[in-house]
Amino acid sequence: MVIDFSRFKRGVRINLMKIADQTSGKGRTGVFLPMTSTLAQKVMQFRVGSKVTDPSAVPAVMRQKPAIPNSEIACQRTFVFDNQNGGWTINGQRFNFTPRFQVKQGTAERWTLVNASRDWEHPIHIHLEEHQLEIRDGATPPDFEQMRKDVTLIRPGDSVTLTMRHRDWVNEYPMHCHNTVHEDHAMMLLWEVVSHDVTCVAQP
Ligand SMILES: [Cu+2]
Repeated sequence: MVIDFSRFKRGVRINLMKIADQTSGKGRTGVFLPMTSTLAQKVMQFRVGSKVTDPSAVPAVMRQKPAIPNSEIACQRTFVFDNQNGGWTINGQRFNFTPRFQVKQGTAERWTLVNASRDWEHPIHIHLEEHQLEIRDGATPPDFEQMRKDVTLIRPGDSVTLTMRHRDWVNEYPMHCHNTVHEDHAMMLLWEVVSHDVTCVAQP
C-alpha cells in the first residue's frame, strides 16, 4: 500500500480512525460516525517526516490468481453456520477434537458457506490454504473478494461458494468463525489432509 502524504507539512500528525458504527458483537450497523464522535476510535497515527522520492508504481497487470478448473474439483461440501440450543454450530455440531472429514492432498475442492444464524455476521477463517470466492449470494463477488483470501465474511442469510487446492501439507487443520465469542463457543471444526484417496462427504 502506498499513501501520499506530500501535501502535509513535516510534523503533522494524522490519525487513522475506526468510524464504522457497531453497537453489538453481531456486526456493523451500516452507519459511519462523524470523526468527532466520542465513539470514533484511533487505530494508528502517522507522523509526517521529511520529503522522500517514491519510485513505486502500480503495475499494469497484477499477479494472476491460480486457476482451478471445474474438472479438478474432487469434492463439493456445504457448511451451515448457525446458533442452535444456545451454542454456535457448523452443520449442527459443535467443535470436537476429531477431524470431521478428509481431503486428499493435491486435490481441489469447492466449499459453500451458509450463514443461517439470522442476525450475526461470521468471518470464517479457513486455515492452511488460501481460497478464492466464486459466488456471493448468487452473483459474482466484487474484485477485492475474488483474490486469495483466508477469511471470508458471511453476513446474515449469506451463502458464498469458494474453491481452493490443498497443496503442501498433510495433517489436521481448523476452520472457524473469527468472532472470538463464537470460536470460543465451539464454532470450529477440524479436517485432515491425507495422502490417500478419500470419500467425499458433502455436508460433513
Ligand atoms: Cu460467528
